[in-house]
Amino acid sequence: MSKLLNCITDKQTSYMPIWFMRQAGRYLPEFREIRKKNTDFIKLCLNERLSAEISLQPIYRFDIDAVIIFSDILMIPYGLGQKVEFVKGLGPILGDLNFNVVLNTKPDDFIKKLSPIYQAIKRVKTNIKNKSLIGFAGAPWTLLMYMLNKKSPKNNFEINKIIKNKSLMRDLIIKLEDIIFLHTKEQIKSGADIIQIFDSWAGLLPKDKISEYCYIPTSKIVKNIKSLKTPVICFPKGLGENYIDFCSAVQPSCISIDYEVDPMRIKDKVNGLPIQGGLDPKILLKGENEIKKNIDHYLDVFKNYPYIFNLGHGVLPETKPETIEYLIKYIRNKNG
Ligand code: 1CP
Repeated sequence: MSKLLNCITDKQTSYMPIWFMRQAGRYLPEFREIRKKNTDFIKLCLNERLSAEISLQPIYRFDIDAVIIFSDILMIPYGLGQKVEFVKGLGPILGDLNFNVVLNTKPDDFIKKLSPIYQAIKRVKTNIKNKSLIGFAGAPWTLLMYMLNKKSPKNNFEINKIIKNKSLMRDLIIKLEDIIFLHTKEQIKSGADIIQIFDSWAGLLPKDKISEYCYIPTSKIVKNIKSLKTPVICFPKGLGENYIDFCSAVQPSCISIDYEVDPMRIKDKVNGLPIQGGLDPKILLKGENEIKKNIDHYLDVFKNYPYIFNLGHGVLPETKPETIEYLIKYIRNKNG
């Protein structure tokens, strides 16, 4: 069994698995080289040969335990017929949402449109032996947010503008629950042995909307994926105090924490649920002593606990690959 499954399914603690969110991406010169020649990001995600190659890049460099497939959460809106573009300096820009097109997209057409992603997973699978292969999707709320806001909410975001039409929201959420499950099921059929659900913008939800937009739809998807005997890691970024409620409402197989979550506190409150991540990615831009001190904190808190080492969000583009290498060696020397 792979090291991540040992940790998540069997709750083994003798070895601490390591991987990184956004490990296949912009901080790697070999990725930038490919990206330079492939200016259309969606096309790159649908190039099964290149996306398999990019997924494998980090394992050629680092002694990590998992491969995450190179793709994007916004491939779902794309598969549902919404225009998605990645503009340099601006991030993703989506076209107007045509509700009829989205709600009437047939599962078979969706799968056909995204089939290069599943083919890429098959290719990657034949190239890895005892490493885990992580498939992923965005959670309904984060996808809904991008589909309606049509760009990153980083600069300004007004939730009431987004969710004003209640009955439409309900229809969209139901469609997304079905399509996210379909997309993850295809990834599992193609060789993914773990699924991660990214709810990167869960933190935008006011407390009285979290259950409706985050817990309830996510728990349905988690239940469906678990019924396929595949573990699910959830990353509801920005939930703060509500991380603990999330775990009891959604029942993921593993919870990925962000850098604002106190690792000690969550460990004490989740009844032995496997935990992943936490370290602030900005720490990796600092000096060696600062890096060591912060890693030690997570290693101390999670000693003898089923814990997967990862960050509290994705690797930043400014991170030096040498720092990642250093971090892995440091943990391996301490934790076998
Ligand atoms: O070269 C470039 O400009 C593209 C940069 C890039 C990359 C490498 C984007 C654009 N997406 C990706 C790949 C990606 N995205 C992966 C690949 C596998 C890996 O992790 O190595 C994954 C898992 C994602 C997931 C993703 N995309 C999330 C969830 C995780 C997170 O970071 O919170 C989100 C929110 C997105 C949307 C997205 N795609 C790209 C950008 C710049 C963004 C964020 C935009 C924003 O700020 O709203």
